[in-house]
Amino acid sequence: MTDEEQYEFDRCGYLIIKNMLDAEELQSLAEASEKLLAHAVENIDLPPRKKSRWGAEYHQDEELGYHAFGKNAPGETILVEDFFNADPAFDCLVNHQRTMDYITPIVKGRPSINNSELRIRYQDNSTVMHMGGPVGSKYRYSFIDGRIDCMMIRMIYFIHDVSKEEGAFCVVPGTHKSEYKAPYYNGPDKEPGVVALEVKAGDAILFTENLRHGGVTNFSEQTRKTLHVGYGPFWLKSQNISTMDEDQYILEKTLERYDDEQKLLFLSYEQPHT
Ligand SMILES: O=C(O)CCC(=O)C(=O)O
Repeated sequence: MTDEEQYEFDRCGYLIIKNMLDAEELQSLAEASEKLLAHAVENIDLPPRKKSRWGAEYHQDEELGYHAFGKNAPGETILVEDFFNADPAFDCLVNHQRTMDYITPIVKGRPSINNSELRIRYQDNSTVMHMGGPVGSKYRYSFIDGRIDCMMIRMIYFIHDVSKEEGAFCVVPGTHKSEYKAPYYNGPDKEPGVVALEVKAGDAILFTENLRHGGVTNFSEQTRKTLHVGYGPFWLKSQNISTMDEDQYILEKTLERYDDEQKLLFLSYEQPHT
């Protein structure tokens, strides 16, 4: 992270990072996402079910190790959580060097991955605006001891271009520092101050969960597909909706593919001293 990026992240609460993925990563992540989505659409209403502590009921896929929720229909969304279990093609995002160069300066101490989701947004779908202002300690943005000290942060990877009309991710810049909760309930397309962030395939957006954010309406015929990976201090447990505040749902056979540094990103307790 350059000094300029650090300044902008602190000022605005997000960064657009051009060409985060190389051509090979982009192609294999896009192909794996399509395959995973097709599997999830076939299985999403089937047992076994996992009830989230936030209320939603997810399909827990025993074969591929993901949790999926939602509907394949106009106006709807599908979330496929724990995608790392589903396909080794996603392994390149675990301890991804370019990504970690942005994560380590803004999370104090050892970071871990606390969220992984393939987010699918069909035509006419929008994501409600949330967060911003005083959000409590779990998702807070702080500046302590002369450095940025974030709890939950997310990196969104774009596997195709997304314009405003195609349902761009959107933010209200600076609201991670606001002392007030937003007084607006009129949705991402009408809320004052909302900026839709247009990106190209291979770009990424980094943001603090403290920032007010959402997704403007997808007015196009293109289904929006994005990969989201959350980070925070190692002790912050899963922030996937299906397994909220539980240990990360990472299968033994997935961990077996990883080297030690990658495994550490899924360890939510202090390493035993040897
Ligand atoms: O991409 C979107 O539409 C919203 C994403 C979001 O709310 C999140 O990643 O926390």
